[in-house]
Amino acid sequence: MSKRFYITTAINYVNGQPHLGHAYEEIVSDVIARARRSMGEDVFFLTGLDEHGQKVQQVAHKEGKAPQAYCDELAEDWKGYTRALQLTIDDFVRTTEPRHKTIVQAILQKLNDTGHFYRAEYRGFYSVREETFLTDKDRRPDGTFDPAFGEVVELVEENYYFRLKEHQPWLIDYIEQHPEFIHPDYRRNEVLGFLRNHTLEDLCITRPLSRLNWGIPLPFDPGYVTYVWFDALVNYISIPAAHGDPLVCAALNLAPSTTTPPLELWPADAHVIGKDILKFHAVYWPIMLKAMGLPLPKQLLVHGWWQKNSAKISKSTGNVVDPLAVVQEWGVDAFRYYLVRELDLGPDGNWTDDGFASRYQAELANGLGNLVNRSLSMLKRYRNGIMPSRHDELSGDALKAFRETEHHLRGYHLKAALESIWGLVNRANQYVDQTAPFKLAKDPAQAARLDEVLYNLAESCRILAVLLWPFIPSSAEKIYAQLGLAGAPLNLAEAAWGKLPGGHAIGEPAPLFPRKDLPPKSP
Ligand code: ME8
Repeated sequence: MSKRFYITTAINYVNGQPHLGHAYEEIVSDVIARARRSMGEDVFFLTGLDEHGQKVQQVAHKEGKAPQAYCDELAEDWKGYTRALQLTIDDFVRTTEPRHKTIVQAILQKLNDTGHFYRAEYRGFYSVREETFLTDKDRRPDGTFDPAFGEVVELVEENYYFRLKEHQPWLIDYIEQHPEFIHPDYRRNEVLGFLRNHTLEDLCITRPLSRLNWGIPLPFDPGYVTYVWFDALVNYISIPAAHGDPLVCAALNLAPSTTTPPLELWPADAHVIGKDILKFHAVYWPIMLKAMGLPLPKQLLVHGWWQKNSAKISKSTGNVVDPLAVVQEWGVDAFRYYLVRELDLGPDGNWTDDGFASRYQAELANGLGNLVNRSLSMLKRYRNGIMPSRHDELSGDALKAFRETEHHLRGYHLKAALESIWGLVNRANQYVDQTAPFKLAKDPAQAARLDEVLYNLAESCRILAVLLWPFIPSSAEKIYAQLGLAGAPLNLAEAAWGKLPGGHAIGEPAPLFPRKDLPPKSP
């Protein structure tokens, strides 16, 4: 048994349908998972749903459904969406599953037994309508609370708290000594700035049943359920526990599974998350793990937020991008390509329909699609689809693209990897224009030169399929099939030059990205 490369996404609140932000995070994670597999690693890719808590309970009630029935219905949609985006997930967690709940309870019990929690009274202002405590930040300049909060009462409530203060010094040291822990750098600096300038408040980890009942009951006090973040973060180890992960099982005194061979997953290699939930992952989660006696995840990959037309994505204003609608209209690969090519892991992004359509047209239809289609069509027309013997004119360009792509994939620079790959797409398209095989074909004296050009083009297409597979798997597989190659381009090492032998018969060329009429430009 050897440790797998273990990658996770945030688990999504099941209070609506998936949106662009969710799709981006899932696709980025899938590209990384596929890339690692193509580099020969065993990978475990986990995503899923965060089903407890007030937000979900409220939406369910609004729809007149019991929370579990509501979650069960939506979970089917979300699973369908992982298939539509062609995510190569290895498991799908739902926090209402018994395999998750028992682990949350085991952790609560362990941390309570070892003195990490205490019970205390909290006195504060409470919005009855919003079902939430208010802080001074919620006050208006004149000191009153916004009428949107409805009736505000002073409430005294007993809860359980997790002692955090004692953890602050080691956490600061850890983040300072492990610069790779939070990527990109500026997100690490944000966390360090926060930790150096604030004293951590102890974390309230319960809600009384009288206020919220849609949660995991506290094993040592039936009057409470767990705070939703304490429940949600645990998914990253409850699923390893369900697969018999030895580190997690030992830390929680769980009997190893006897039914299936255990998987070695923890510590996670990458938690992919959005910038809004960084504090939960960079502060609370490491402290929870330390208290449990488990090592920290190796890296948090923190992405920015998408807007549409420079405004917040919001269902209520109708400013949304429906991932499934885009996939239906343009194909899943066009959607995957655009998101990763447009936005690096870190900064915020802006979706525009025009921007999407013009990348599709320029880079996919006229760039990659045109290259593959004309290269293979000419090979079919001029040489009956039979590869001429090897020639190495573009081998240097291909090797450069291969090396750069591998380097960028290892460093999670996915946008840069696509730029390197397009270096080869553009070079090969330019090569067609410079060598003009359609002219060579008219001159029998140029037959040997035409052979050379056709070999270089077809071999470049093969290498592109290998490099592109993590990003746009269906198209990469189509290129392979059109080249008459069996299977899928799953192995990055296959991007070495010269693997298509002379005499090989290719398949049938067909357009990869049909050209579309561009929508009228927005004013
Ligand atoms: O936060 N652009 O769930 P969630 C980019 N359940 N990313 C976005 C985004 C946008 N406009 N909107 C949301 C939760 N996201 C918790 C997580 S993990 C133990 C619990 C990202 O459904 C967001 O940053 O609100 C987060 O990483 C993910 O989508 C799920 O958000």
